Amino acid sequence: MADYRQMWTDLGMDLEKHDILCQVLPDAFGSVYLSQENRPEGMDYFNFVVAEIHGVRPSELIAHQQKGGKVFGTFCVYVPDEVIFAAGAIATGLCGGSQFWVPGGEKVLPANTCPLIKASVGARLDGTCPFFKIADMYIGETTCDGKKKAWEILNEHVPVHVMDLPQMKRAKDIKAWEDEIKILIQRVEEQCGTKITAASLAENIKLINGKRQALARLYNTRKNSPVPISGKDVLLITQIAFYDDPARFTEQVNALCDELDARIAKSEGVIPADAPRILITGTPMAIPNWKLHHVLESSGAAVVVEELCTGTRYFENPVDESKTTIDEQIKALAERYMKINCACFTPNTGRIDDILRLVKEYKVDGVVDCNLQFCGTYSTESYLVDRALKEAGIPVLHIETDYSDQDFEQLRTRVQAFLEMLEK
Ligand code: BJ8
Repeated sequence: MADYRQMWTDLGMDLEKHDILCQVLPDAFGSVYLSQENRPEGMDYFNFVVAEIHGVRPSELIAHQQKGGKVFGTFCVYVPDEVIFAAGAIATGLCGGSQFWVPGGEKVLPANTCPLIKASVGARLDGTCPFFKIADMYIGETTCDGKKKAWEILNEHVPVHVMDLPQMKRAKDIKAWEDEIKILIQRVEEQCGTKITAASLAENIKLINGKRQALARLYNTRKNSPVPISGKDVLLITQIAFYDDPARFTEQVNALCDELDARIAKSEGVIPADAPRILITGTPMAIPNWKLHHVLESSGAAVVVEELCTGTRYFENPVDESKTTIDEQIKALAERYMKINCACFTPNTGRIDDILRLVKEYKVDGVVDCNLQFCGTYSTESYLVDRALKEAGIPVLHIETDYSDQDFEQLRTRVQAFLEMLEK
């Protein structure tokens, strides 16, 4: 990585602690990613983005702030990025995916809190992530209890605007989300000193839809056998989608897809065509959480699709672009975002329907339902996921894990036994 020490010092980061992270990340990335054979050339861009993760994009965000722009940090796929970009600001995903940040979170949170929340709070309190330091405001949401309480702690360090997400999907709930988007617009406008217009919102609905389309195109390539790209690589790209510049990201994903189309035409793949095809469902995998994909693919499986927030939940369903007034656009945004199926909703049958649909579309042999420890909603929903898959005759493996590597070998043993069963 180039030298960004002055920038990190100016941000008030803990450089000594941060150096430890900078030392371990390249090794982890090298062993999980760079060891793969026959990776598409289009991955070079994404490798670069990860190699410079705490440098290149943070310096772009700072340059934006120096020109008077604002940066908003987000933690959930229900937060409409379109609104933030329409105000001339930048949205960047902040969810922490590394064990490195967990002890920092445990200083203020109960140990039996989900690692995603502990890592996110720890990254801010320890001062070891530039993105957390740069953001002028965080946008939280009321999805789960742990997050709700974490906002109160984080709000002591940086302003947090919390969106009240309804947890049912009746017409009045969709209307309530529309109202929450209106409140977000006001708050973002105040913070930025700009006005969101129908024209700026239309432009940014297109921008984010473009990103969604590119990701949908990428995921579609994985319906082929052999798969032209590994699941690991697609996971990485999806994780990068949360913080990269949207226009540049879209261009890079489309360029990669051109290369993958050429591979498909030649029946060229990265994983043998007879490898078991796996769908992963469950809680999100924030960067740099690559554990499960690594265990699966280094054990001979092909991860072909993720029903995750770092997966199909992030990009399916574009926002209707035909609306011309702000009110109509907000309604279209609310309708699109309320189609996401998070386990914090009751009922959440749409998620089961999605899993069963994706199993067919991607010709899946087995499902791995993987949840982060202490996530009550997803682990409870596992019962319904399991029943639906069994009724459909699809083998399923349930995993509960955290960000540490302690269970790596145990996971490998369970995954290998599952894959052997699929091969029979
Ligand atoms: S839409 S999954 S990104 S809330 S933080 S719920 S893992 S205990 S992240 Fe999420 Fe939005 Fe839903 Fe997706 Fe569980 Fe942890 Fe809570 Fe979590």
